[in-house]
Amino acid sequence: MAETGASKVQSDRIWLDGQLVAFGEARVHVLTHSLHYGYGVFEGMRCYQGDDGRSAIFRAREHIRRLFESAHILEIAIPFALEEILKACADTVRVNNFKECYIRPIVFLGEGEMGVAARHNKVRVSIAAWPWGAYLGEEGVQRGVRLKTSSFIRFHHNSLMPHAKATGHYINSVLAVHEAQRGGYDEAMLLDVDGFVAEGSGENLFVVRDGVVTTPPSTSSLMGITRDSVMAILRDQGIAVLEQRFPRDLVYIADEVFMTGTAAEVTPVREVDDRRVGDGTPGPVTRKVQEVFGAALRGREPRYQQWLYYI
Ligand code: PPE
Repeated sequence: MAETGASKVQSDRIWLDGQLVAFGEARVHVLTHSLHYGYGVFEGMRCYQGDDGRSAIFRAREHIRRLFESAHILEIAIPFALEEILKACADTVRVNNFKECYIRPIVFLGEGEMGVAARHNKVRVSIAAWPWGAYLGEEGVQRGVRLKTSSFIRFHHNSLMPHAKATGHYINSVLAVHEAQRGGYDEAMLLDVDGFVAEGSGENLFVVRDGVVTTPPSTSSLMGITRDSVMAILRDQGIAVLEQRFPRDLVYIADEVFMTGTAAEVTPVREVDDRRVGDGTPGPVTRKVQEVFGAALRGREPRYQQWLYYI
């Protein structure tokens, strides 16, 4: 049984450098440059089956656009066009016969030269897909999770770059989530270098107070695509959303707190640093967002139909 936030991975085939290969054949050399230096970029998407039986990748185009932007930030040239990668994601889902799954494209430098400065290694691309259930547990989605402020600070935007979803960035997340889970919590809440709330190890964070929703700006957190979807849903519901910095104690006195991410979807938070949030159960705004988001990704909301990339 995998830990909360982890998933056992199995599928039939994986897309690697332009071809669909058998799961066991999707191997890399131990001298893969990115394995040593964490220099790669990746994405995480989910594919859902709608009520009409058709499967669609949620906001695939935005995710693949971010993959190319992440690569641009790191100066990695992806040897495929955006449309080719999009199609490859759909092919990977289809060939594995998944109706619903998580999809993980990754771009990395292969073997050849070693050393931090190496830059002539082949740029490789892989796309894998596998079924992934509730990221922070089914109970977490229903009842809410427990967060702990991390002793690890979210990296400064001039050390690493938060708008890039880069593999090496995740050492920061791994350290934080391990610490939180070892302490008996579900997830970490990381603060930025100035001590303001940034995000979770793999999720953006929202607080609701007196009917206004606030989320940290994307200066020290990933510009989440679920975050963007949720902000659109809230505004369409007539609920004000602010992108503004706030300290940890605002989270303590919030009426509601929730986290968003592709893997985590919309997960309520019921406790932060051992303090109960609101009455300790998911509040009305969180419930509403979960409901509309859930309907949108299954094609039940005509106004969000453009978010679906049918495979
Ligand atoms: N912040 C971080 C640090 C992050 O990793 C994610 C996604 C988000 C925010 C939300 O972004 P978005 O998915 O675009 O809404 N985390 C991915 C990886 C999780 C993992 O454990 O692997 C994800 O949810 O796919």
